[in-house]
Parts: sequence; structure tokens; C-alpha cells
Amino acid sequence: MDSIVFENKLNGYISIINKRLDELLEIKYPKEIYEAMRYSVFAGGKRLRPVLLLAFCEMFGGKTEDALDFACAIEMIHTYSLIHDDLPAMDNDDYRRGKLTCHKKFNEAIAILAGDALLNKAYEVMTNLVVTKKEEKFATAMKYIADSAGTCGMVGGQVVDVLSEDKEITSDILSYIHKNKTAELIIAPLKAGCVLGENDNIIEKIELVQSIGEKVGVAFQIKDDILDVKSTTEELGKPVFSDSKNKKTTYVTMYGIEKSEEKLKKLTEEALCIIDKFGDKNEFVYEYIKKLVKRIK
Ligand code: GRG
Repeated sequence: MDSIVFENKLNGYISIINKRLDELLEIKYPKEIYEAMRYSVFAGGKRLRPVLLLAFCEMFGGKTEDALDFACAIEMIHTYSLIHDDLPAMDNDDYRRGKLTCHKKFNEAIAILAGDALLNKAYEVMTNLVVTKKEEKFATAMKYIADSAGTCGMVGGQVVDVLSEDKEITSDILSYIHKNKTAELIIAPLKAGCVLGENDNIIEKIELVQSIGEKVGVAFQIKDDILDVKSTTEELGKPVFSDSKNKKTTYVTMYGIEKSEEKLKKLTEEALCIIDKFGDKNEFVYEYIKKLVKRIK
């Protein structure tokens, strides 16, 4: 895909996501909580998960209007997880996306509540669709997202990550952490996009999409681990070497940079091979996933 066409398409997705997030997070009473939620949501994230959701929905023939609120909901869940992950009780980080973290900008109580409020808001937005649209695919999309965020997904991964700090862990535990803490919240928007867009052979398609998501999700975490040791604070917008500071085992500390780069390449190629099966509407998705390997932040 031509790079200008790609950039235009990506910016188009990001702009409709931002516009809708702005509407969904309209400031009401008590304004302090909305200000903290908005501060973190509009702090300059890449919008990876919502873009993937809209792009997969489109690749499978769906309408953006059906997928947009789910895309915003997953970004809210992602932002809540970052706010809580930065708290003193977890990673204790002062900067994220080049800006003060939520608890540094406001205070700890407000940051905890802003995370809680974003998580809850995501479910408010999704249940609203489920009750108004009355089509099974909306409930299924919500289920994929809800399942990915909880104890059998991101929270479970985060718990094992926290409990593993300062300890030697096995490769199986590391895989569990990657799959759950990071990959689940990437698998979910792909599956939600697919179910909202596709009408035929949905079970077979969801299986393929699950496999793409697992590969892309783990590749994304490996790249994050590589950037943590190879990038700079200015480029990343957050401190580098945070994994060693927090005494965490990562793909890089377990296998070394070279093997990590190889694994990243292999997983990405395997994911692209599956995407190839989805015919001529896959161009944007194909390019986007290729570019994730080369991302610098
Ligand atoms: C607190 C329940 C709870 C979970 C936290 C997601 C997470 C679990 C922690 C964040 C730290 C981390 C390294 C997570 C791995 C996933 C990841 C690389 C998140 C960053 O995602 P990006 O790069 O962030 O998409 P932006 O800022 O672009 O939105």
C-alpha cells in the first residue's frame, strides 16, 4: 500500500476515534474526575487497539459506525490499565507518553478513581450498544473485550507479573505474562472487529483472527522489551531500563537481544501469512502490522 494512502487511512481512523472519545468523555459533574480521565486518554497514545478494531471490522466487511464505540471502549480499558500500572504500588513511574503520569499530575486518589471510572465507562458504552442494537454480534463483541481485560486476561497477567518481580521465572510463566498482560488486549479488538464485520463462517474466521492476535500481541510485547533497552527516554516518552529497575524478567533478559529480534520477526511474518488469506481488503491491516515491528515508541 502506498505510504501516503496508508498514513491518510491511519490518521482518518485516529481522528474519528478521538472525536468519539471526546464526545463519550464529555465533562460533567464532578469535573475533576473527567479532567483526569481526559488527561490520560488524550495524552498522545498510538491508538493501536481501537485502530485494529476498526481496521479488522472493515476488512471483514463491517461498518465503522457499528464498531466505533467498541474501539473507544477498548482504548478506555487500555488507558485505565496504564494509569494503574504507573501508580506507586505498581511501577511507580512519573512519566508516560512524555507527560506526567496521572497520579503525578493530579494525586493518587484521583488517579485510582480515574482508572476505575474509565474501566466502568467502557462497560457503560458497550452495554448501551448491546441493549439498543439487540443483535447478537454486539453482545459477542462485548464478551470478547470483557473476557480479555479480567482475571483470565490482562489483570491475571498483571498479577503474575507483579508476583514475579525480583524472582527467577520459567519461560512458561513469562509466556503466560505476555499472553495475558499484553496480547489479550490486542486479540480482543481483532475478534470484536471480525464478529462485527463478518457474516459467513464466523467460527473459522475467529480462530484465524485469534491466532493473528496471539502472534501480534506477543510480538508487540517483545518489541516493547527491546525498546526498553535500546531506545531513549526522549523517544519513548517514559524512562528506559524500567524493567531492570523493577527487577522484571523480560523476553530480552531471558533470551538476549538477538533472539528477541528473531522471535519478533518470526511472529510478525507468521501473522502476516494468515492475514494474506483474507483477500484484497487486507492491505491496511497488513501494512499496519508490518509497521509495528519497526515502531520507535
Ligand atoms: C493495572 C490491571 C492493570 C494492568 C496493567 C497494560 C499493563 C497491565 C501494564 C502497562 C505496562 C506494559 C509494559 C504493558 C504491556 C503492554 C504495553 C506495551 C502497553 C503499552 O501500550 P501502547 O504502546 O501504549 O499501545 P500507548 O501509550 O501508545 O497507548
